[in-house]
Parts: sequence; structure tokens; C-alpha cells
Amino acid sequence: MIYVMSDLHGCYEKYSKMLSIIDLKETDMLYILGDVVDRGPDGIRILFDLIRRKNVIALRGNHDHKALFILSQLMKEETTTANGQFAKQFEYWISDGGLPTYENFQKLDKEEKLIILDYLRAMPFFKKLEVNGQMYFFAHTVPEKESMPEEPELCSKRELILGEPDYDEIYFDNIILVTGHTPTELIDKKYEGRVWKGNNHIAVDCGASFGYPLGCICLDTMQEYYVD
Ligand SMILES: [Mn+2]
Repeated sequence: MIYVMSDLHGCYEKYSKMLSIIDLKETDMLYILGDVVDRGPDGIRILFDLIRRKNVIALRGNHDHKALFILSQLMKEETTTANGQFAKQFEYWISDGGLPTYENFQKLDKEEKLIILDYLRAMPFFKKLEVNGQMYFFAHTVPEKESMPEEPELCSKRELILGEPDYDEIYFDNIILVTGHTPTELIDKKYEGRVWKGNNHIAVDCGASFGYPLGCICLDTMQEYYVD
């Protein structure tokens, strides 16, 4: 079975409960569509859990990307959080949910820090795969329709972590887009805390870090799962 969820944002308890609800088997695959860290308290803890799992693949979100940039800069001795241009980026990240990620990263020893940075650096930007004869494209997000190339994998990395999709447009007749990044209540208030589906697009960020449930969808059965 292929399962997809997104935007864990440090919500370890919901993530852990979801794994037991879906009863993830060794032969299943779980894709997490980015933003593992920031906002909630336990992003680093989730990363350590992901690192030891062979059948869970986390794609990169804008928060994972930013955390990688800031934390790897901080590993360099010449960088301090008081230093000019970097200070501004650091302050912005801290205020945009980076604080718990920063604090928990600082508690790690050097070897653990390098393990986390290596994992963040290796997070892919997208995954394309077929389930039951249907092609799917997974990414944290996609650009607006007019900026979408002929093949979704040709999108720029920036668009795949920061794009703003047109949810009311069909992008491809033969590919279903599966994305996170935008809590589904912002797509359609009726889908508050629920997976949104329409126009060959499935949006799975139910807003777990904003008090809504964590959602997960099984693409083989289209069954949805929720953890409050
Ligand atoms: Mn995001």
C-alpha cells in the first residue's frame, strides 16, 4: 500500500499515532510531503524516527529547506546569529516556527547534528509514481498553472517548496498531483481538517500543527485516516 501525509510540523504524537492506525507494514510505503520540522515541538525527534525507517520517504518542504540552510550555517564557526545578513534570516526563521527546531538541534552532540543535516540535505523535492495504473506526482507544492512546465518534474526546486497552486484548475489529464503546504481549510472551508480532492489534485495538509487533525490517504484504496 502507498500512504501519503504531509506537514507534520513537529507533531510527533499525531505522527506516531497515525503510524499505528494505518498499521504500516514493511511492504508498504509512506510518503511525507515535506515540512517535517518547525512550529510544533518535535521536528528533530520525527527526523530521527524517519532516518531509521526504510519505507518512509520524506520530501522537502520550505521549512525543511530553511532549517537546513540556517542550521548548516550555524555549524560553521565563523557564523554567529549576530552577524548582519544572516542575523535577519535567522530571526525570520525563528519567528516563522523555527524556534523549537533550533532549540532541540542545539541539544544534540556534533555527530547527531551532522546526521540530521545529512538527512535534510538528501530530502528529494518530488516523487513520481504509479499506483493501480494511475500516475501521481508528489511534491510539497506546485506553481500556479501558467508556470507549470510540460512535465511536473521540470518545475524549479523553488516552485516545488514555495509555489501557490491553482486548486480550481486541472493541470494534467493523466497525472494526479498530490501536495501539502496549504492547509485544506484555505482551499475550501468545507474541507477544514480533511483531505481535499478535485481537478486531478489531492491536497493532504489538513493543518495538524494548527490544531486540526493529521490526515493520511492510502492511494490504493483512497481511504482517509485522521488523528485528532
Ligand atoms: Mn510549507
